[in-house]
Amino acid sequence: MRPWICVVLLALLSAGAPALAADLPEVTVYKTPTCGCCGKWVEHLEASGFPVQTKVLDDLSAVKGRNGVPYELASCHTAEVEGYAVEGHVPADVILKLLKEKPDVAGIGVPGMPLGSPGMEYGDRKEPYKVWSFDADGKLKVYAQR
Ligand SMILES: [Cu+2]
Repeated sequence: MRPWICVVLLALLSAGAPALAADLPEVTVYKTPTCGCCGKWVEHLEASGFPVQTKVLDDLSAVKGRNGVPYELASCHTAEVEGYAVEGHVPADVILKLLKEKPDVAGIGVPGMPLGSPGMEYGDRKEPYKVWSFDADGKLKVYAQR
């Protein structure tokens, strides 16, 4: 390869890579000490370019309460990003959609732990599931479907 080609490639690569990480806001993830799938979801976020801060708590009910997470949406972990709550195994691209669209909601969530959602991979098994949004009054709406 000619040297000038290397220089151009290097410039292209370094222009693209850091911009991605710098653009994404930090996600704070609250999880319990023994939750393995929570850790896998954190890895999924990091692989998607989100900086993540993990906080380990024995009881997440206070975090869920202050974020207004409806009982029906409760899952194994709760996250906060740019003033929104993100409950459960929400795919990173749906979080990107949330940050881009900035809907007037308190947060989004995937109830339970559907097989095949990020962090809940189990071979090829994929359960269809919905990502719900919720507002301060606990009103639910379908925000995305998988
Ligand atoms: Cu889980």
